[in-house]
Amino acid sequence: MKFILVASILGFLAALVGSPQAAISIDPSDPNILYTGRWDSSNPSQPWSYWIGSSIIVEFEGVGIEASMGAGDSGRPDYLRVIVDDDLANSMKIPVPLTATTFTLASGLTDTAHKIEIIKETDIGRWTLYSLGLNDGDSVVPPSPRPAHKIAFFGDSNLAGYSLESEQNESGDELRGSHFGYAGVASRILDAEYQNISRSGATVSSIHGEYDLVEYGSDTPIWDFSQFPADVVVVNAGANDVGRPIHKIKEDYHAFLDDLRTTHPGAHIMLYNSWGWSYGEPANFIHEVIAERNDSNMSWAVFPWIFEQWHGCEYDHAGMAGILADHLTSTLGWSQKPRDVMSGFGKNGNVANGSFEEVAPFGGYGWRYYTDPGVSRVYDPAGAHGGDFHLRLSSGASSHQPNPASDGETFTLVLWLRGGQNGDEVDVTMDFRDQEMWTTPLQTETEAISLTTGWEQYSMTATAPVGAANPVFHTRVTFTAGEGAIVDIDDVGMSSPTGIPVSGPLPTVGRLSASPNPFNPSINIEFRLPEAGFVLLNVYDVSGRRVATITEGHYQKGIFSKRWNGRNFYGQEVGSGTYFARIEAGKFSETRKMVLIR
Ligand SMILES: [Ca+2]
Repeated sequence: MKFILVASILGFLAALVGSPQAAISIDPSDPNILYTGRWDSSNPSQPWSYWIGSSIIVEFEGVGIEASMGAGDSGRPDYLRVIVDDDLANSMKIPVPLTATTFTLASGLTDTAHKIEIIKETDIGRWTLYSLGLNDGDSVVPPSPRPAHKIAFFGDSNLAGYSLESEQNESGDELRGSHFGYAGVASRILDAEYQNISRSGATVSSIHGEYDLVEYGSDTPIWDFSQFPADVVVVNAGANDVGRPIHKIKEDYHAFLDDLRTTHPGAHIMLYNSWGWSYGEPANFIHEVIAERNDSNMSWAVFPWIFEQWHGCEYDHAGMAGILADHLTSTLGWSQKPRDVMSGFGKNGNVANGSFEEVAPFGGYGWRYYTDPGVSRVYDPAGAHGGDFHLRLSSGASSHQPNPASDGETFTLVLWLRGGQNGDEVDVTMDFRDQEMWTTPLQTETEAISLTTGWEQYSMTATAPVGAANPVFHTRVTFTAGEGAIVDIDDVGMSSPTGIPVSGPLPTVGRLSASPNPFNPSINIEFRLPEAGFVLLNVYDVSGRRVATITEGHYQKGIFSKRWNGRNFYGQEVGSGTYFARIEAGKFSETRKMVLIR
């Protein structure tokens, strides 16, 4: 996979550079070019941008388009992403050399209306646009309306998308990105344009010192906030402050929030931090900072940090984007566009990408580590247990996947396994860990399984400990191939705490029920599945807003029971009133009214 990817990028680049000059040159000041993010246009014919997430969008009638661009004097090439006609999955990331160079961004298109979008992926130097070029007879046309919302992000290396495209925390320039980081993903879900003022190593204080700069390291020019009147401001900084006294970190948050309120008087401002790594994480007390503001247009949210690395890969970012989007939908009523393949890290007890089919467009797979020797995702439509792909581990190699967990919860892992030879062995481990990263698991259970050469289903159940010194924060599933073994793995699912099938005859028709009803404080939701498949069970309020996700994942045929504790996505108790449980499971869907009386 790696070799094919590299070869295709090189082929693309060869086609990009050195193409003939187009006949029509479009000046960057053309009013039909739409600029988003943070730009310096003091010379409108040579606008430049430093911060990531800045982009241009051009719509044109014609068969192709080229651009003259350069990375300026940083000494290293910047990386840009090029998207033609909104085709995200086939977009290309290109390095931009220091001097002005002409790139063919699209060619050989049908002679109709097209759209090109170029996004700055790295914060290495300036991206300067010198000109656009079209073929004779082609023309740029007025742009479509801008997205409905604007979001300004301020953060550190994780938000800057460091090692986004690696599962092993490699932060090479070519592995960074913004558009498939959570700033980009959440903005697309919410129909927003964004700017991403984020930098590696930033603390709350240092990003405060840089938040109004057009270019990192230079006080001139200063950004004019009226050029991007953000509806929402997201601050994701503080991970680099861990270890400092909490009252000092709080002081820094307050100083930053004071200035953000001045520069964004009407915006909803939120702190968004990772809940993990360490007990000194700001996520543990940002709710106190927001409470101290007494500003009804401020909020906070946290996302679980259950991967053991400094930065999230694409799959993790998809999960962070989902939580942020849900928060803004819940807080501001913003609607969401359908989410695509990037559904994020394990949520509600599901094992992200357990069938190994669902691949984020640029290499995030959910399971780590695909790039280790002996670990591969095998494309084999005829041989995979389900779909086109399965995971293969060979002699001693391992892969793992983290998921949220709490004290006393029971998880059942169900998966399909096959050996290269009869008797090949695999160790399947389910462990439970606290919130402190890089520490010994609180509890570890391993089963050694001897395989045959045919696909067979296996299951394993483990219960998280209760009363450990620190509470259980997450669980991790690990597969390790035995010495000399070849192990194929597919269709991995993990039932969340109460998702274990109830005994009894298998149902022949789908059914959803909820009891007791009315309820307080929790309600039992039972669903019967006449066939195996993907299940989505959500709770909505009377205005149709999603309040909580009860479960989301692959289920076998059977009767299942889940409890809703009357809390929303953020663990907050919802008020008395009418709510609806809605299940979608293949052809079966049903809605049940539930009345909460506090
Ligand atoms: Ca599969």
